[in-house]
Amino acid sequence: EDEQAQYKSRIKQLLVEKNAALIAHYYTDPIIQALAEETGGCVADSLEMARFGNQHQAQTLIIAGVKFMGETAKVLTPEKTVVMPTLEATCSLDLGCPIKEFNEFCDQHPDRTVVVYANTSTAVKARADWIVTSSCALEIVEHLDEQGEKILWGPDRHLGNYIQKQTGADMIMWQGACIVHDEFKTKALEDMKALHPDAAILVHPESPAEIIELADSVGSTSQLIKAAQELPNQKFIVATDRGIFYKMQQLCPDKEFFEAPTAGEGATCRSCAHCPWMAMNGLKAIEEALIDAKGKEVFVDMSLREGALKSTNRMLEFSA
Ligand code: CIZ
Ligand code: SF4
Repeated sequence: EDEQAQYKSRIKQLLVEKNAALIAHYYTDPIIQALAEETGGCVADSLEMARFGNQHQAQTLIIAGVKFMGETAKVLTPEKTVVMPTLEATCSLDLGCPIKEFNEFCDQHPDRTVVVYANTSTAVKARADWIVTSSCALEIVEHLDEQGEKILWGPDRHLGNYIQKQTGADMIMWQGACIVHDEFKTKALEDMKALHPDAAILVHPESPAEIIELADSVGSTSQLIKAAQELPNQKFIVATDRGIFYKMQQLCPDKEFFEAPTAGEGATCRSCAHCPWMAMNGLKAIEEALIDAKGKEVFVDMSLREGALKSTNRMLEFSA
């Protein structure tokens, strides 16, 4: 407790001294999210994080999240110093979509519009025509489908399948998955729902189709937070990273939130409703990054920046 308070006060001072803003994702530790709010930074999904950093006057952005979020910030504002508590924080979707193989896949389908999820490297973004996040993917694919475009989607297959079903668009998919959402289990979720029949089930569409089918509401992190506020239920079973409970509980202090079950009883899961890379963002790492950014600063290949900026800006302008 005491140690935490000391970290917090030192970080607050450093943020002022360095003219830096702390931008945190909904999946980070609640302590980090609270600190971002208290210091005039932001807590958001990846789309809002990108927009916030782009518009903020701070010279340095501290991105508490995973690597692609830092890269997006650098692509949008190369004149700023973009720092992460650790550059080791990556994402299974990014790791599972190497540029060489993705380029080959795209080359095999030159007639298709390439739409990629934000959880990818700058190189993959540079290859894409459009970037989307889960909060705007449905609308963007709908728009492209109306224009008669055929789509090559990557890298999350669950999100891609969900969007394909919703829009009826002609889509082929890269077969990536998020290790956190991929672990939610249908049978265990049904059992939990039987225990709490009045609970609403909230599901992020990176989850498998059988989990999405059980949902009362499907959406991005910011959409699920909204659903928790707007649905009349008092209880919620939530299938996404448990970091989201910070914001849900803050906005709905009288409601009850339960983690959707991951692996069955006695079994082990790799991630258990919490992203191991998001978890790397701690107070100590943030303080160190503010004192000395060496080895923690994000750089992107400037030859890729232009392409990535174009596809990212399309998303920002579409969803403005
Ligand atoms: O699962 C993720 O990494 C999400 C939800 C990212 C985002 O778009 O905020
Ligand atoms: Fe990637 Fe999944 Fe972690 Fe999000 S929760 S950063 S999609 S591994």
